[in-house]
Amino acid sequence: MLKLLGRITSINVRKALWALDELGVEYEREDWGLPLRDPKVPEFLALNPNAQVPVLIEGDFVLWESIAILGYINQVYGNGALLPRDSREQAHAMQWVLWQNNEMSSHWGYPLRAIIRKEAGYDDAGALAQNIAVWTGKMAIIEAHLAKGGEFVVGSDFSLADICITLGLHRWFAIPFEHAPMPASEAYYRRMIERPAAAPWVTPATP
Ligand SMILES: N[C@@H](CCC(=O)N[C@@H](CS)C(=O)NCC(=O)O)C(=O)O
Repeated sequence: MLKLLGRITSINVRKALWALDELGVEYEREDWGLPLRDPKVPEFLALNPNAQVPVLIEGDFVLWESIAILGYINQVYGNGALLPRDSREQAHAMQWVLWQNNEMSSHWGYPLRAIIRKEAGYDDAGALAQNIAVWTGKMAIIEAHLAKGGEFVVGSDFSLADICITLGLHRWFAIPFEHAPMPASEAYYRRMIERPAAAPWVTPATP
């Protein structure tokens, strides 16, 4: 059976889990990643030399990098259903998938560690404010896009872009600090988390 390695507190793991649930795929999940299970051990490094989750295992096939995993799940288990067929729409969906991974996520680490995980070394109020300011700037980009009124991030169907953006928005709304108002993002987020496959992956326990 398909196996996914990774702790559910990881947004990158939850992307894959939501995609699998969206397609009704059966899988097993094994907790890996700190603080639950250290991936810097030979057994895990043999699967992913980056010591990071998620890792997908299908028989003797091993795959890491969450976006590659999403692409594989979509192709093999969804027959492409989680990306638009139209080339330009598909490119736009991938644009937002990559943007979430590379840009939207670039400054939420400090607030997450300071406010939720309360990790040592994350107690600098200035650094916190600075990271929140940059994150808010990224949020303004998706807010402006969603304010145009589309039901989904791209086109007329749910796609991988909705999974990635909704999980990114979940992190924003689930971490308590004084948020700049993002009404279009909030309305979109509320709609998306109504999806049955989303529910387990957007809980307060997994910001
Ligand atoms: N580019 C990678 C990033 C993966 C990543 O940063 N994973 C984090 C969790 S979100 C991780 O494994 N951290 C180490 C740990 O959990 O021990 C991907 O998209 O899969």
